[in-house]
Amino acid sequence: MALRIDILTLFCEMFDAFCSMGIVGRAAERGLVEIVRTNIRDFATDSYGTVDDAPFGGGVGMVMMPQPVFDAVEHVRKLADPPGKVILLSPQGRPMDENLLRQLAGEERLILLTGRYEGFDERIRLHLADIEVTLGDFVLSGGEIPAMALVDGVVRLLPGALGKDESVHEESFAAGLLEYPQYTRPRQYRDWAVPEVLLSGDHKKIAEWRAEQARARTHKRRPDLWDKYVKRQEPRQ
Ligand code: 9D3
Repeated sequence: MALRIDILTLFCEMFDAFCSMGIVGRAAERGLVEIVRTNIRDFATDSYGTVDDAPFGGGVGMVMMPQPVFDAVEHVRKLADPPGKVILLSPQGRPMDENLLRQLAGEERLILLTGRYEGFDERIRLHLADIEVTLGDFVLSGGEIPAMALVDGVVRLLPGALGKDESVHEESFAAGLLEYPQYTRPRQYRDWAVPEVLLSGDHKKIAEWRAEQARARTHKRRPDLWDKYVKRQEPRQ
């Protein structure tokens, strides 16, 4: 059974190329995933298509109203069977990581809710969202790009989504380390030569060099990842 992903958004068109191209597009063609977009504005009840309003208590900006959002979710839930978890993309969410993506890739259905304006009415968060997810601590204009990032990361994990060559590469990151340095032709470009070991043909030495490079790079650039990696290794010794 294909994973069904409903995307509720004010900007369906932003997802056009994303849904039809690359690994996500191919997975959809192969029937591994079905991505259905729904415009929240279709659930506005006035002739202007209003989906936002000023915040009670005052303050800048506008807030996404509960009614169009609840109605949109209830509408898509009638279209297909498992109700699916509602994932709210918001700066207040839990940071997206590979663990979360793995968990979501195991679901039968996901409903992604993306917003514009200053945020969602709190009742959406309290009574509609099952999980709240952020892409990280930086300000974007809306949840559409984070939703694409989530879908992309989840679809890659679906069995059959990646070709053989693509999936081999996943394993090193899954181990919790950054990538080792990679080189292609030519052996010499301007002043810069490819490290000798990679030309040696000694596969054992090459594997050791790559593993050491990956560890050193992770230690230096991402002490947070390095700590997790070390803690994961220790219990196994
Ligand atoms: C006034 C304070 N801002 C919160 C930090 C308001 C605000 C900024 C950006 C409210 C909404 C947005 C729109 N961003 C998202 O919807 C969003 C987001 C992001 O901005 N960064 C990282 N991940 C995400 S997921 C959704």
